Amino acid sequence: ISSKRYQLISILAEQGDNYISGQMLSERLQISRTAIWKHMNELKKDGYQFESAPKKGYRLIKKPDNLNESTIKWGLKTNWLGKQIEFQESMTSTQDIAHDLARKGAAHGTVITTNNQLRGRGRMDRTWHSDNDGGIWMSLILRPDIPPHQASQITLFVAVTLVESLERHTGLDIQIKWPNDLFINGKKISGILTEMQAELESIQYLIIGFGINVNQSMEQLPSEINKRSTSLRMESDNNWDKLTLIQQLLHDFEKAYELYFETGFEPIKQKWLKHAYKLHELVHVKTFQEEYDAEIKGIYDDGALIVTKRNGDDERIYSADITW
Ligand code: BT5
Repeated sequence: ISSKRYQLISILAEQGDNYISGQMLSERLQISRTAIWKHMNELKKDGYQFESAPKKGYRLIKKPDNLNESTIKWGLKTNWLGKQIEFQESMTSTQDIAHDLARKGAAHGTVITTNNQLRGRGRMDRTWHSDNDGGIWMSLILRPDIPPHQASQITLFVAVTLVESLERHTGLDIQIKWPNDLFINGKKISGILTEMQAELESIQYLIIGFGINVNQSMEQLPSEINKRSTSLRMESDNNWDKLTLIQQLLHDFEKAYELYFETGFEPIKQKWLKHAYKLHELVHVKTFQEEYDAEIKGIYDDGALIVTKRNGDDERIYSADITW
């Protein structure tokens, strides 16, 4: 979408119910009135509706509620996150597209999203079921100036940020299961996948992927997972507007990201512990090397999970599956 078309939507949006004249639009956008009229026709195809009145000009009376680049940008209150948006109705995996764009130099804050993924993936090449438009499937390209070992803090940061944003806007109670799952009432609602391209000392880019089940019914989740997973709709009996949720998430994410770089990890850690699922409870830990039962004690500054084993020893875990 051309930046003029995006500016046109923003200007009309700013006016609210007021009309703005074609002359004024043409001055502000530095394009002819014919060009404006052409942009409006294109926008109508996207579902925008305009009203025009003689001598008064134009006003916007309806924005589409379907997802696409312009509907996400319209009304998005961020400074850098989502200035570039890659949207397609369907993608293999937003992670793959994000890696591709990042390699080609895509800016910090680029957002990749789709209505359904054909090959959505979790950690270690596990399948992430997302071949339906009931969820939010999104990847963010970030270029933080941090050493690679700090990246695991970012996964925890993302979990905390998603929880707080979703709780604020849906009123639901959400827990975090280390390292990257969000749970409601004991069922998985969201998963986060952090991938990075790094040298020894510095990160070239991070790709933060997350999937959130939003409007799926129980039947729309595959039978292998539907006893262990849920959606915002199933937990709230409400059909959620994905577009609004995405805009709120991006806004909250940008704010939280800036705060993290100002205040460091400690506040994130406290918030993480507040939402930690099964904190101080006995769980089963399965790492590459071994399996044992242990109690969840907390997290360490480098993102590790701290558990207390039966013999009283504390262990730091960097990669494992936790079950119970
Ligand atoms: C995750 O992996 O939970 C990270 C998922 C990240 C998905 C996003 S969507 C946008 C971006 N593009 C991608 O291709 N991926 C990211 P993990 O912890 O490995 O959990 C995977 C497991 O979660 C699977 O083995 C299933 O048991 C379960 N699962 C799969 N799909 C699910 C769904 N829609 N809802 C709940 N659980 C699901």
